[in-house]
Amino acid sequence: MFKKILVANRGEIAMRVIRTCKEMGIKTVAVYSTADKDSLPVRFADEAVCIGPPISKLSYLSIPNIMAAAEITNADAIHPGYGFLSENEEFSRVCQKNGVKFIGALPEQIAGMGDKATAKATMIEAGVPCIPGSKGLLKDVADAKITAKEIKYPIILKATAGGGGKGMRIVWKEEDVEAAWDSARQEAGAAFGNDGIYMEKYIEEPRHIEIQIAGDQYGNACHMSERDCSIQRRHQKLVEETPSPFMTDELREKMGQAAIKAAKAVKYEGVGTVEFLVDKNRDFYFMEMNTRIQVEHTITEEVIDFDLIKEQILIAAGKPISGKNYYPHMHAIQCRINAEDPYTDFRPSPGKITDYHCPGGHGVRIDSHVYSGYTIPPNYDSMIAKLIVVAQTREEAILKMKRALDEYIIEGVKTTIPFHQKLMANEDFNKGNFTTKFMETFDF
Ligand code: MV4
Repeated sequence: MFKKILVANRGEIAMRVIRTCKEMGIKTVAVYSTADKDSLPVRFADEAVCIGPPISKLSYLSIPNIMAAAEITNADAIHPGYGFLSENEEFSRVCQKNGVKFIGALPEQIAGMGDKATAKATMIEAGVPCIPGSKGLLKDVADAKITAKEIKYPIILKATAGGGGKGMRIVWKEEDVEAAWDSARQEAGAAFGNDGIYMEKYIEEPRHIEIQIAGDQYGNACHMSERDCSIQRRHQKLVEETPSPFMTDELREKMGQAAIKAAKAVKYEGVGTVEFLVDKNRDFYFMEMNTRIQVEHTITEEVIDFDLIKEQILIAAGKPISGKNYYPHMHAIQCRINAEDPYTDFRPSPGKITDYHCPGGHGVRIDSHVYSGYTIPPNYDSMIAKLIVVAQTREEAILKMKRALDEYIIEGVKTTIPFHQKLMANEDFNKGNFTTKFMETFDF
């Protein structure tokens, strides 16, 4: 087992990883930018090393600075959390070359899943259902028009280096292909330095349902059921829950088996997520595979009673998994509490938290790094806490979430709490009647 893990991240996920390491008897190293010198991970880790100024490129994204911190502290593994370097092929390779275990995917897996057209080709080969579309990248606009005629409008152009909606264009008729093609290429080239574009049939009003998977170093893989992440705004998830209110036992079995196929196709080691789009007929299609721990891993932990960070560490240390799948025993919901003003286009609201009281009680969990008097720096993402509830049924979970939101006091900055309160009272949300389009029309 590892003796010392360096946590190459900040905020709530750094706290989350440190907590599990403590429980496992593993020493921890926090790294921090000068903006985070007063943060809780710095206080609670066994050691802390400053790795640079507030700007991420010069601290949390600086591979040389992080490797130097690992060297001087003699860390034998690095946990990258989510975001930052968690899906960086070079970082995974540099760790490997320096004999530090990267608690995440191998460089080849990151590269293979990071290029979306390559990932899709791998999944088609493995027999995982994929959305009809171009065979790999489109050559030119003429190729795009021919392909669109075959698969029929509406179609969607996607950047192969994309994800998160960048370089994505929906096209409803042939006369709009050219402009969409030009702007998608331009946007993708500028954002990723890679302007490769592929095409799919556009699925209208899908649900975003993802399957948690785990694979070990011996080729075993299992699934841990689904999370419904359809409540998103501009590709930022706001609420996640499991089980999905749209799920059936039969669909879970089919999607679970497809996700296991996906994991085995890339000999996946560690915990990961296979994202699917699910249409109104409950047909599902592979969208992307995430080779990191995700923000919403918490709700899966609650319904299968399992520490996924511990599992990541054990798998990285060479422990085999049992191979059995995990099914939800409870219902869990997570609300992302962001320092944003939901009434002003979710504009970030950094600054000092002047008063803080967090909810508690049975079935309530908070993953956070903030405290009364803490100043939220403007340099990083605005999520300041994850409020998670777990109960026997969806109805009880919603009631518990309402109660917990009412107890949550955060003064000094604007937060997404009022948005969540209105969502929990919404009739369609209560009926489980929502798709990825929900936020476009939700008036609160
Ligand atoms: C799609 C789609 C409809 N049809 N692909 C959005 C981000 C990127 N990962 C893929 N995305 C989508 N791909 C086809 N063929 C709709 C979306 C999409 C979406 C997906 C999941 C969650 C929220 C979304 C919001 C808008 C569009």
